[in-house]
Amino acid sequence: MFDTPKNIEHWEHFHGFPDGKEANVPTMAQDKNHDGFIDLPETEEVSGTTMVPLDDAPQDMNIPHDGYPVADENGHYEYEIDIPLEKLQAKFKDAFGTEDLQLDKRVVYVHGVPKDLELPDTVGGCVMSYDAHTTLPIAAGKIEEA
Ligand SMILES: [Cu+2]
Repeated sequence: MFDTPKNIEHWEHFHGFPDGKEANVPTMAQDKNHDGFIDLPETEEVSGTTMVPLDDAPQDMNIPHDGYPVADENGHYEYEIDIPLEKLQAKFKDAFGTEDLQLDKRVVYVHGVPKDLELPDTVGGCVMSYDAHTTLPIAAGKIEEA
């Protein structure tokens, strides 16, 4: 990733619909409250729910924690990981009732803006001890087979 907010951790996951409906990237149409931000709750209509983290152990499906990539002072980071597929599928089945990840129907999100960025009170997306600065989406893209 290039040009992300620098020196902070960036949560990233694939999001989707447990029922297999196709997830899509959000547009400004998702800014339902017209505050200029598309926050996490506003993404759910088109992108579904947070499913699998792209962190230090995706197969654990532990979403709210500090195990995600951190951008350097230029806002750059690289992320690559080998995932034990059977472990992930078992965990995915516990959460969503199927082992089928349906990657062709998922959208990858990257999150995270600097703590000192002033956000209107209308921006939601707190997850446990993490506030909207951690969960605010900064990029999204559909997964395509390579
Ligand atoms: Cu996410």
